[in-house]
Amino acid sequence: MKTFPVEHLELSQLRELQSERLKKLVKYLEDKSSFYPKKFKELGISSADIKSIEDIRKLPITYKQDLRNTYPFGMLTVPKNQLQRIHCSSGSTGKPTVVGYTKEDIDVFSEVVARSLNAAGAKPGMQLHNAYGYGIFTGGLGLHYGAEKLGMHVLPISGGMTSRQVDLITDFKPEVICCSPSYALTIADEMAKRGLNSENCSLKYAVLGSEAWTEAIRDHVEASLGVQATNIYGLSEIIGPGVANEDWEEKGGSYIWEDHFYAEILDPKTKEPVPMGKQGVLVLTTLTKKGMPLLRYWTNDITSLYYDPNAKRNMVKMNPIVGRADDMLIIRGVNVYPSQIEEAFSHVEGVIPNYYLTPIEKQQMLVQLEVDVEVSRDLLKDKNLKKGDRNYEDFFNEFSLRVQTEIKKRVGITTNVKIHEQDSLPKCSGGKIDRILKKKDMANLRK
Ligand code: DLL
Repeated sequence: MKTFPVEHLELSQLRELQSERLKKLVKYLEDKSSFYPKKFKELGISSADIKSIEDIRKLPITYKQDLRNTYPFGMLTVPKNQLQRIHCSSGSTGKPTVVGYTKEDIDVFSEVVARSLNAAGAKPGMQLHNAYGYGIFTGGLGLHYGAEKLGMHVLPISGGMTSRQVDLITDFKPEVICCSPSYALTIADEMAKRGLNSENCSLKYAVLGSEAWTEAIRDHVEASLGVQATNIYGLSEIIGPGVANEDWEEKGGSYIWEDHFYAEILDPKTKEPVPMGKQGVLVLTTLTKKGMPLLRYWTNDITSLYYDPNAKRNMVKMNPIVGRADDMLIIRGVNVYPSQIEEAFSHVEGVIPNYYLTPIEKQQMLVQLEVDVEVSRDLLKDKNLKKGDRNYEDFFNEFSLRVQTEIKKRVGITTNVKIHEQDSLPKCSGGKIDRILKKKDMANLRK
């Protein structure tokens, strides 16, 4: 059993450590950054104004656009030849954001991922089946180094080739798996088809992240693989995976490793801090990074923070990310995040949370949300329903009404729900999945 004493610092000691680190960081940026000194000047501040972590509010907010404007290496604070690694964010539009790591940064990265895996239930000696993508994406290598640091051994399988993944899980018997939650659904489904289930599968823990997910997926993955599934959160700009992780016995919220990453929640409009427990945009400061430290980085991820009085560790927890601020749909005036729809699925037995959402626009307004989701093959089998039978169509109509009612109850909008048999909607084939479709893609899906 490996322990991490820093996780148990008293709050006053933690604040002292954060204050020392922030003071040092601002001085470091004053000396080494070609970006921040200009910002400090604009705000009329200098390192002398930063006396404790409370003064973080005086510092400038950093946006993704700042990283784009300085592409590729303008945010580095060390000469490029002092880097040990470069990763990029998985942004789907425009230039990627580039992150440079020194050797010390890689050590911090491994340390926070080791802590995350430990919180997720993993132990030295266990095998990690690492199905996060290896490459410029931070998931594969991030989890790899962290697992080795914890004393695990890693199968660096990366994402994709699901059938081979299941062969190797069957043969090598790993205790821990990590991948995106939507890929965990795909793997679980392939395992079910081969007769592997919670009884005969070696896996005990699943460490899932890189996209928003909810209890609907947790319930399904835990039941089908017989694992305890926890959330791992992170982003390339800050370090990669391992900014935060749930504890496998507590769940519900993820510890932010706040000796390295100081978290604030800001109001998306006023950019002012919101009270503890209130939702807003997560803003993170890297307190210890050397290659490319960031002050108050606007993650665009919506969540809230809380201290859990019954928690095993003394660090702040973050609620599950409801979505990115730019993923919010406004359907007939109601704000909707895809994760809220996904959450509603967990309240209807038999729904497989493999789903797609299609917003329908009229006169530049979103007026309808089409929902395509699957029903479990076991449920159809239990009810002895087969395509072509008289009661098959009645069941699908009744089931879609149940899903629609649950969404209306929990999200407040009336949706048009189409139920599909399990296995008929496209599955996640590796990394993150985009669950929002264009109208023509939805039409293809329903052909
Ligand atoms: O996705 C790092 C990562 C790899 C995290 C593996 C966890 C596991 P990026 O590609 O830069 O980095 O994407 C970061 O993904 O701002 C969130 O919007 C989203 N995200 C990451 N983890 C979670 C999570 C990696 N657990 C962006 N829940 C972030 C919700 C997540 N969203």
